[in-house]
Amino acid sequence: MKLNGKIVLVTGASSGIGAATALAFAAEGARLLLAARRASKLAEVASRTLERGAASVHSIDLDVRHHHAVQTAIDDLPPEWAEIDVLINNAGLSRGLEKLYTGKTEDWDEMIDTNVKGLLYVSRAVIPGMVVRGRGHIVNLGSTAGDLPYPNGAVYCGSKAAVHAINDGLRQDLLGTPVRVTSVDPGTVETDFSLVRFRGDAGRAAKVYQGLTPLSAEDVADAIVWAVSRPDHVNIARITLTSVHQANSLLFHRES
Ligand code: NDP
Ligand code: 8X3
Repeated sequence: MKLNGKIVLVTGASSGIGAATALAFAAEGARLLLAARRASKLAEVASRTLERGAASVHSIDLDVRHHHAVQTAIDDLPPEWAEIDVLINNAGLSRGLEKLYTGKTEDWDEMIDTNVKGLLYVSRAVIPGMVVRGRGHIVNLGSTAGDLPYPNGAVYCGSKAAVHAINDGLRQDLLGTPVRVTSVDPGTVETDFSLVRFRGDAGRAAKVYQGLTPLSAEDVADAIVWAVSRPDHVNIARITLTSVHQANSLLFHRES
Protein backbone atom coordinates (compact mmCIF):
# COMPACT_ATOMS: atom_id res chain seq x y z
CA MET A 1 0.00 0.00 0.00
CA LYS A 2 1.41 3.37 -0.96
CA LEU A 3 0.89 5.55 2.10
CA ASN A 4 0.84 8.95 0.40
CA GLY A 5 -2.67 10.42 0.88
CA LYS A 6 -4.00 7.37 2.77
CA ILE A 7 -6.25 8.04 5.76
CA VAL A 8 -4.69 6.56 8.91
CA LEU A 9 -6.65 6.52 12.18
CA VAL A 10 -4.39 6.23 15.24
CA THR A 11 -6.05 5.71 18.62
CA GLY A 12 -4.03 6.83 21.64
CA ALA A 13 -2.21 9.31 19.40
CA SER A 14 -1.56 11.80 22.21
CA SER A 15 1.51 10.02 23.59
CA GLY A 16 4.18 7.33 23.23
CA ILE A 17 3.78 4.74 20.48
CA GLY A 18 0.63 6.35 19.07
CA ALA A 19 2.26 9.76 18.68
CA ALA A 20 5.41 8.23 17.14
CA THR A 21 3.27 6.19 14.75
CA ALA A 22 1.35 9.28 13.66
CA LEU A 23 4.65 11.05 12.96
CA ALA A 24 6.01 8.07 11.03
CA PHE A 25 2.93 7.95 8.79
CA ALA A 26 3.14 11.73 8.43
CA ALA A 27 6.62 11.35 6.98
CA GLU A 28 5.08 9.11 4.30
CA GLY A 29 2.58 11.84 3.35
CA ALA A 30 -0.45 10.15 4.92
CA ARG A 31 -3.57 11.93 6.14
CA LEU A 32 -3.78 11.55 9.92
CA LEU A 33 -6.88 11.03 12.01
CA LEU A 34 -5.69 11.38 15.59
CA ALA A 35 -7.81 10.12 18.50
CA ALA A 36 -7.36 10.33 22.29
CA ARG A 37 -8.87 12.00 25.35
CA ARG A 38 -6.30 14.76 26.03
CA ALA A 39 -7.11 17.41 23.42
CA SER A 40 -4.11 19.65 24.20
CA LYS A 41 -1.62 16.78 23.73
CA LEU A 42 -3.38 15.78 20.50
CA ALA A 43 -3.10 19.36 19.23
CA GLU A 44 0.69 19.26 19.82
CA VAL A 45 1.01 15.95 17.95
CA ALA A 46 -1.22 17.27 15.16
CA SER A 47 1.00 20.27 14.58
CA ARG A 48 4.13 18.07 14.59
CA THR A 49 2.60 15.72 12.01
CA LEU A 50 2.02 18.67 9.66
CA GLU A 51 5.64 19.78 10.10
CA ARG A 52 6.71 16.19 9.37
CA GLY A 53 4.86 16.04 6.04
CA ALA A 54 1.29 14.84 6.76
CA ALA A 55 -1.02 15.67 3.85
CA SER A 56 -3.65 16.81 6.40
CA VAL A 57 -4.69 16.11 9.98
CA HIS A 58 -7.97 15.86 11.87
CA SER A 59 -8.24 15.24 15.61
CA ILE A 60 -11.04 13.48 17.49
CA ASP A 61 -11.65 13.72 21.23
CA LEU A 62 -12.35 10.06 21.92
CA ASP A 63 -12.57 7.72 24.89
CA VAL A 64 -12.48 4.26 23.33
CA ARG A 65 -14.28 2.75 26.35
CA HIS A 66 -17.61 4.29 25.34
CA HIS A 67 -19.23 2.29 22.60
CA HIS A 68 -21.81 4.84 21.49
CA ALA A 69 -19.29 7.69 21.52
CA VAL A 70 -16.94 5.63 19.37
CA GLN A 71 -19.65 4.72 16.87
CA THR A 72 -20.89 8.32 16.71
CA ALA A 73 -17.36 9.72 16.27
CA ILE A 74 -16.76 7.43 13.28
CA ASP A 75 -20.25 7.93 11.81
CA ASP A 76 -19.95 11.73 12.14
CA LEU A 77 -16.55 12.10 10.47
CA PRO A 78 -16.55 14.77 7.75
CA PRO A 79 -17.03 13.02 4.38
CA GLU A 80 -13.45 13.76 3.33
CA TRP A 81 -12.24 11.78 6.40
CA ALA A 82 -14.73 8.92 6.34
CA GLU A 83 -12.86 6.44 4.15
CA ILE A 84 -10.32 5.16 6.63
CA ASP A 85 -7.57 3.07 4.99
CA VAL A 86 -5.51 2.11 8.04
CA LEU A 87 -6.64 1.66 11.65
CA ILE A 88 -3.98 1.56 14.36
CA ASN A 89 -5.65 0.17 17.50
CA ASN A 90 -3.04 1.53 19.90
CA ALA A 91 -4.98 3.13 22.80
CA GLY A 92 -4.21 1.13 25.90
CA LEU A 93 -2.81 1.15 29.38
CA SER A 94 -1.89 -0.78 32.43
CA ARG A 95 -2.87 0.05 36.00
CA GLY A 96 -1.02 -1.31 39.00
CA LEU A 97 1.37 -4.21 39.48
CA GLU A 98 -0.21 -6.40 42.07
CA LYS A 99 -1.16 -9.98 42.82
CA LEU A 100 -4.47 -10.87 41.27
CA TYR A 101 -6.00 -11.88 44.56
CA THR A 102 -5.33 -8.46 46.09
CA GLY A 103 -5.79 -6.40 42.89
CA LYS A 104 -8.25 -3.55 42.49
CA THR A 105 -11.29 -4.41 40.43
CA GLU A 106 -11.50 -0.81 39.16
CA ASP A 107 -7.99 -1.23 37.69
CA TRP A 108 -9.11 -4.44 35.97
CA ASP A 109 -12.18 -2.73 34.56
CA GLU A 110 -10.11 0.14 33.17
CA MET A 111 -7.59 -2.18 31.49
CA ILE A 112 -10.16 -4.55 30.02
CA ASP A 113 -12.51 -1.73 28.99
CA THR A 114 -9.68 0.09 27.19
CA ASN A 115 -7.36 -2.63 25.87
CA VAL A 116 -9.99 -5.17 24.88
CA LYS A 117 -13.45 -3.63 24.63
CA GLY A 118 -12.18 -0.27 23.32
CA LEU A 119 -10.21 -2.02 20.59
CA LEU A 120 -13.35 -3.99 19.69
CA TYR A 121 -15.59 -0.91 19.62
CA VAL A 122 -13.26 1.01 17.29
CA SER A 123 -12.83 -2.06 15.09
CA ARG A 124 -16.60 -2.60 14.89
CA ALA A 125 -17.13 1.01 13.83
CA VAL A 126 -14.34 1.17 11.22
CA ILE A 127 -14.00 -2.26 9.58
CA PRO A 128 -17.41 -2.49 7.83
CA GLY A 129 -16.46 0.50 5.67
CA MET A 130 -13.13 -1.14 4.78
CA VAL A 131 -14.94 -4.29 3.67
CA VAL A 132 -17.38 -2.31 1.51
CA ARG A 133 -14.56 -0.27 -0.07
CA GLY A 134 -12.45 -3.39 -0.63
CA ARG A 135 -9.34 -2.02 1.04
CA GLY A 136 -7.95 -1.56 4.53
CA HIS A 137 -5.43 -2.61 7.15
CA ILE A 138 -5.90 -2.98 10.91
CA VAL A 139 -2.86 -2.97 13.20
CA ASN A 140 -3.48 -4.06 16.80
CA LEU A 141 -1.01 -3.28 19.57
CA GLY A 142 -0.39 -6.53 21.40
CA SER A 143 2.62 -7.15 23.63
CA THR A 144 5.15 -9.76 24.66
CA ALA A 145 3.05 -9.67 27.85
CA GLY A 146 0.31 -11.37 25.84
CA ASP A 147 2.59 -14.36 25.15
CA LEU A 148 4.08 -14.86 28.58
CA PRO A 149 2.36 -13.40 31.64
CA TYR A 150 4.60 -11.93 34.35
CA PRO A 151 3.97 -11.93 38.11
CA ASN A 152 1.57 -9.24 39.36
CA GLY A 153 0.46 -8.46 35.83
CA ALA A 154 -2.14 -11.14 35.17
CA VAL A 155 -4.93 -8.83 34.09
CA TYR A 156 -2.81 -6.57 31.84
CA CYS A 157 -1.15 -9.68 30.33
CA GLY A 158 -4.58 -11.27 29.92
CA SER A 159 -5.84 -8.19 28.09
CA LYS A 160 -2.94 -8.46 25.64
CA ALA A 161 -3.46 -12.23 25.21
CA ALA A 162 -7.03 -11.29 24.28
CA VAL A 163 -5.68 -8.88 21.65
CA HIS A 164 -3.75 -11.79 20.08
CA ALA A 165 -6.86 -13.97 19.97
CA ILE A 166 -8.97 -11.14 18.53
CA ASN A 167 -6.27 -10.38 15.95
CA ASP A 168 -6.13 -14.01 14.78
CA GLY A 169 -9.92 -14.40 14.81
CA LEU A 170 -10.45 -11.18 12.89
CA ARG A 171 -7.97 -12.23 10.22
CA GLN A 172 -10.05 -15.37 9.65
CA ASP A 173 -13.29 -13.38 9.58
CA LEU A 174 -11.80 -11.10 6.89
CA LEU A 175 -10.60 -13.98 4.72
CA GLY A 176 -11.95 -13.45 1.21
CA THR A 177 -11.63 -9.67 1.54
CA PRO A 178 -8.45 -7.69 0.82
CA VAL A 179 -8.49 -6.21 4.36
CA ARG A 180 -5.32 -7.08 6.30
CA VAL A 181 -4.81 -7.61 10.05
CA THR A 182 -1.50 -7.33 11.90
CA SER A 183 -0.53 -7.62 15.54
CA VAL A 184 2.56 -5.63 16.56
CA ASP A 185 3.88 -6.97 19.86
CA PRO A 186 6.65 -5.00 21.52
CA GLY A 187 8.53 -5.78 24.67
CA THR A 188 9.40 -2.90 26.99
CA VAL A 189 9.15 0.51 25.30
CA GLU A 190 10.04 3.69 27.17
CA THR A 191 6.90 5.85 27.06
CA ASP A 192 4.45 7.16 29.65
CA PHE A 193 3.21 3.56 30.03
CA SER A 194 4.91 2.97 33.41
CA LEU A 195 4.05 6.46 34.67
CA VAL A 196 0.39 5.65 33.96
CA ARG A 197 0.71 2.16 35.48
CA PHE A 198 2.13 3.64 38.71
CA ARG A 199 -0.25 6.63 38.70
CA GLY A 200 2.41 9.31 38.31
CA ASP A 201 5.13 7.77 40.54
CA ALA A 202 8.08 8.85 38.34
CA GLY A 203 10.70 7.14 40.51
CA ARG A 204 8.99 3.79 40.28
CA ALA A 205 8.39 4.22 36.56
CA ALA A 206 12.06 5.04 35.92
CA LYS A 207 13.16 1.78 37.59
CA VAL A 208 11.41 -0.21 34.84
CA TYR A 209 13.98 1.09 32.33
CA GLN A 210 16.99 1.25 34.67
CA GLY A 211 20.19 -0.43 33.44
CA LEU A 212 18.83 -1.46 30.08
CA THR A 213 18.17 0.01 26.69
CA PRO A 214 14.45 -0.29 26.07
CA LEU A 215 12.76 0.00 22.70
CA SER A 216 11.76 3.51 21.71
CA ALA A 217 8.29 4.44 20.50
CA GLU A 218 9.92 5.18 17.14
CA ASP A 219 11.21 1.58 16.89
CA VAL A 220 7.63 0.34 17.19
CA ALA A 221 6.30 2.95 14.76
CA ASP A 222 8.90 1.82 12.25
CA ALA A 223 7.66 -1.80 12.49
CA ILE A 224 4.05 -0.65 12.06
CA VAL A 225 4.80 1.41 8.96
CA TRP A 226 6.82 -1.50 7.52
CA ALA A 227 3.91 -3.93 7.99
CA VAL A 228 1.41 -1.54 6.42
CA SER A 229 3.65 -0.71 3.47
CA ARG A 230 4.10 -4.32 2.24
CA PRO A 231 2.48 -5.10 -1.13
CA ASP A 232 -1.30 -5.34 -0.96
CA HIS A 233 -1.35 -9.16 -1.17
CA VAL A 234 1.07 -9.60 1.77
CA ASN A 235 -0.43 -9.84 5.27
CA ILE A 236 2.11 -9.62 8.08
CA ALA A 237 0.21 -11.52 10.77
CA ARG A 238 2.43 -10.62 13.68
CA ILE A 239 5.64 -8.79 14.57
CA THR A 240 7.29 -9.37 17.96
CA LEU A 241 10.12 -6.99 18.81
CA THR A 242 12.22 -6.40 21.91
CA SER A 243 15.47 -4.59 22.60
CA VAL A 244 18.58 -6.76 22.77
CA HIS A 245 18.36 -6.40 26.57
CA GLN A 246 15.14 -8.38 26.71
CA ALA A 247 14.52 -12.04 25.79
CA ASN A 248 10.82 -12.21 26.67
CA SER A 249 8.42 -10.57 29.11
CA LEU A 250 10.22 -12.15 32.08
CA LEU A 251 13.93 -12.10 31.24
CA PHE A 252 16.00 -8.89 31.05
CA HIS A 253 19.69 -8.07 30.99
CA ARG A 254 20.44 -5.03 33.15
CA GLU A 255 23.86 -3.37 33.22
CA SER A 256 23.38 -2.13 36.77
P1 NDP B 1 1.35 5.87 26.65
O1 NDP B 1 0.82 5.95 28.03
O2 NDP B 1 2.49 6.73 26.27
O3 NDP B 1 0.18 6.10 25.60
C1 NDP B 1 -1.09 5.52 25.77
C2 NDP B 1 -2.07 6.19 24.83
O4 NDP B 1 -3.36 5.54 24.98
C3 NDP B 1 -2.27 7.65 25.15
O5 NDP B 1 -2.26 8.38 23.95
C4 NDP B 1 -3.63 7.71 25.81
O6 NDP B 1 -4.28 8.92 25.45
C5 NDP B 1 -4.34 6.55 25.12
N1 NDP B 1 -5.48 6.06 25.88
C6 NDP B 1 -5.48 5.45 27.10
N2 NDP B 1 -6.74 5.21 27.48
C7 NDP B 1 -7.55 5.66 26.49
C8 NDP B 1 -8.95 5.71 26.30
N3 NDP B 1 -9.80 5.23 27.23
N4 NDP B 1 -9.44 6.23 25.16
C9 NDP B 1 -8.60 6.73 24.23
N5 NDP B 1 -7.27 6.72 24.34
C10 NDP B 1 -6.74 6.21 25.47
O7 NDP B 1 1.71 4.31 26.44
P2 NDP B 1 2.30 3.52 25.17
O8 NDP B 1 2.49 4.41 24.01
O9 NDP B 1 3.44 2.74 25.66
O10 NDP B 1 1.10 2.50 24.91
C11 NDP B 1 0.45 2.38 23.65
C12 NDP B 1 0.03 0.93 23.44
O11 NDP B 1 1.18 0.10 23.36
C13 NDP B 1 -0.83 0.35 24.57
O12 NDP B 1 -1.84 -0.45 23.97
C14 NDP B 1 0.15 -0.53 25.34
O13 NDP B 1 -0.50 -1.57 26.02
C15 NDP B 1 1.02 -1.03 24.20
N6 NDP B 1 2.32 -1.53 24.58
C16 NDP B 1 3.19 -0.72 25.29
C17 NDP B 1 4.42 -1.22 25.66
C18 NDP B 1 5.38 -0.42 26.49
O14 NDP B 1 6.31 -1.02 27.08
N7 NDP B 1 5.24 0.90 26.57
C19 NDP B 1 4.86 -2.55 25.24
C20 NDP B 1 3.87 -3.30 24.52
C21 NDP B 1 2.66 -2.79 24.18
P3 NDP B 1 -5.18 9.83 26.42
O15 NDP B 1 -4.74 9.58 27.83
O16 NDP B 1 -4.92 11.22 25.93
O17 NDP B 1 -6.58 9.38 26.13
C1 8X3 C 1 3.76 -3.47 28.00
C2 8X3 C 1 5.16 -3.74 28.32
O1 8X3 C 1 6.81 -4.44 30.04
O2 8X3 C 1 4.47 -4.55 30.72
O3 8X3 C 1 3.13 -4.42 27.24
O4 8X3 C 1 5.35 -6.16 29.16
S1 8X3 C 1 5.42 -4.77 29.62
